[in-house]
This record gives sequence, C-alpha cells and structure tokens, in this order.
Amino acid sequence: MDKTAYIALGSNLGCKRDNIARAIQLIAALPGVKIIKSSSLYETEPWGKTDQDNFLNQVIAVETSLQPAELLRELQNIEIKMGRQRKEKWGPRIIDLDILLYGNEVMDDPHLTIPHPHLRQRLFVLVPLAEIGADLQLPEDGATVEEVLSSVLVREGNRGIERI
Ligand code: A4P
Ligand code: MG
Repeated sequence: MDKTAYIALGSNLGCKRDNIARAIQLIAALPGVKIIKSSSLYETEPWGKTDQDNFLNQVIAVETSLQPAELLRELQNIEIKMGRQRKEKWGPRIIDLDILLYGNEVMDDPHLTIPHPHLRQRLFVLVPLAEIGADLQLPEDGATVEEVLSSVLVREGNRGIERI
C-alpha cells in the first residue's frame, strides 16, 4: 500500500527558484511517486552554518509505493543529476532533498534516519510542513507539527523565515 512521505527541498546556490522547481519536476516524474501537496516557497536564513547565502525552502507531500531506502536513493540520484557536490556539512548546495517523514515509520539506519533528525528544531522545515500538515502527528510521541512549531516559536520567535 502507498505511504505518505514528506520531503524537504532546499537550495542556496545558483538560481534557487529554478533549482527547487526542477527538483519538483524530477520527483513528480519518478515511478511510484505522486505529489499530493506542496507548501509555499520560503526564503530562510542559513541554519547551522550561518556564513552562507539565504536558502529557499519548500516541503512537499508524496504518496509512494517506494520503500524508504528506495525513495532516498531516488532523491539522491536527483541531487547528483542536478550537479550537487557534497563538500562541507551544512554548506552551500544547489539542491538538498531530505525525507522528513515516511508514514509512521521510525528508523535509525546508518544512512537513513526517519523522522529527519533535526525536524523538531528547524523552523525552515517546520513552517512549510505546518502549512500542509499542521495536524500531522509525529510518530515518536504523537505531538502534532503545529504543537512542535509553536514550542519552537515560543522559544526562538519567527526569525529569518519569510514566505515568498
Ligand atoms: N540521511 C539520513 N537520514 C536522512 C533523511 N531522513 N533524509 C543521510 C535524507 N538523508 C538522510 O546528507 C548526509 C547523509 O544523510 C546522506 O548521505 C543520507 O544517507 P547530505 O545531504 O549528503 O549532507 P548534508 O545535507 O550536508 O548534511 P545534513 O546533516 O543532511 O544537512 P541537512 O540536515 O540537510 O542540513 N539552513 C536553511 N535555512 N535551509 C536549509 O535548507 N540546510 C542545511 C543542510 C543546513 N542549513 C540550512 C539548510
Ligand atoms: Mg541532506
């Protein structure tokens, strides 16, 4: 049976808007993957490594018959096809495709952690995710995306995230 997965897209090199649009086209063309929801685009200040250009970020929901590892492999193929080079951790990138959630799956394999390890801390993920899945419950404790987002907003305020 198909599962619903949430994918985060990010770009902060080259024509960021085109990069995100191209990645979405390539995801839509994958066999066994159907895009069912898309958030707005957000311009976001860099998180983690702050001396780099702002990012564009977006989150999409897909229905997929691919297993998590297969989905990751397809997303990594798209990153490679688009010319992404892995240099420094959290550094500038043409495109970054992360699996945020896959059904109610909780997994911690060497190459794949679901839910995405930084999901609960990152406004650039939580804000677009809440736009398309506010009531979604996170599998570890059943907290909703909206609740997690609210607690981060109370702690940090809505800094550096602008809907465009
Ligand atoms: N991996 C494990 N779990 C997952 C998952 N759920 N989805 C592994 C995707 N990949 C997953 O990723 C390293 C390895 O993570 C992969 O080989 C995969 O097996 P990577 O994309 O090669 O390296 P990276 O992206 O440099 O490291 P990392 O830790 O994934 O960085 P993030 O978490 O992707 O963060 N600030 C803003 N405002 N917006 C951004 O989009 N992005 C980053 C990168 C930093 N700051 C940012 C943004
Ligand atoms: Mg990544």
